[in-house]
Amino acid sequence: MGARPPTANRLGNVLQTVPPSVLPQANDACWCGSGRKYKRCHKPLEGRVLQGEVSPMRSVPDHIVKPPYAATGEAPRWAEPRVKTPDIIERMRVAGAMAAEILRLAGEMVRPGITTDEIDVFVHEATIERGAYPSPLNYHGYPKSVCTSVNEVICHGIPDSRALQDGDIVNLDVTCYVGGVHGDTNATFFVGEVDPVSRNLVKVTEECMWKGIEAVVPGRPLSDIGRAIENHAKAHKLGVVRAFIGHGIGEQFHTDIQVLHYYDERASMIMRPGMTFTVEPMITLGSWQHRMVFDDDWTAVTADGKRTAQFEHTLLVTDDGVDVLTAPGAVSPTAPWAR
Ligand code: EYL
Ligand code: CO
Ligand code: CO
Repeated sequence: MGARPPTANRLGNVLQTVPPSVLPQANDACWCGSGRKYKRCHKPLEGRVLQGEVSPMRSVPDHIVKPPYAATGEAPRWAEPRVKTPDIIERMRVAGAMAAEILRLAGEMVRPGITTDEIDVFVHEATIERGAYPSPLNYHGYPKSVCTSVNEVICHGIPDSRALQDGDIVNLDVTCYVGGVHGDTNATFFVGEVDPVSRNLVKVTEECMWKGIEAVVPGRPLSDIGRAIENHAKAHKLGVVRAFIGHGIGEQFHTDIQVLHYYDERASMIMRPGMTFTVEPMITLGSWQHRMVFDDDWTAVTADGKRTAQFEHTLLVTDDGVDVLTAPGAVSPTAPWAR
């Protein structure tokens, strides 16, 4: 990674993005220009995933139908019916199957030496080839077409020039907008040979997602999902990230339905046939606390630097259970029907 010019963050501070070769003492000002003490700023990141350079935003051809935020970076929110029409559901199946296919193909590219930017180029082109818009692109200003979250990065990692290294774990989060609706799915992949503790983290995280999905039952409260996930994580002495949650999805990337991945009695909304939302637990080897210390204002990392994994599907509540709209071709070795 070469030296880069300083960039401005959302608060307008000028920030240095590359650490100097001689680091400050704990109580000295951080090298990054944030004005904070080093120990309260970048010191906790010593030995962690370093960010590379982010390439310019890619364009999407005129013939692709774009969501409202594509031009502005601002997502207007409107009251979208929670129970979807059969027509919307059919379109969400198409978007979901497409996202699942692209996620599987992107996962097949994961190997030591490939950069997350190369994965982004693939996802961007594959999405457009299929006549869809890559939903993350410019959503609240997000600069890329896929999220690539490595090791202790919880979610929303931005693809950049960093090459994946043997032993890393990487989550790829793919969302397609096509037919006026979104399909959202993610999975965590191994880069080369991964240590047994990380492998177990990834396995249990996928199990947590399926426990959550199996708790999707019409007439039951959404809190059943979080309870199932938290119980399974706790049984394996793993943490559940609280800061990021599953969400309603449809014509908007995010609607008002909130899907907690831990138990909270206030999650009392009753699941009804026709509702669509994601289940996307983030599970950690240590603390569930998160922090946003990278200067990009996007990337969430674990507070203690320990690794974290995630899996996600877009779901439909049916008359007697659940349909996984992102299942066809999905990466799901521990799915109930595959056991
Ligand atoms: C964009 C917006 C902060 C995504 C998801 C991309 C990232 C950080 C603000 C949720 C929320 C993907 O795929 C998602 N959930 O599964 N924001 C998202 N962004 C972004
Ligand atoms: Co996602
Ligand atoms: Co999502």
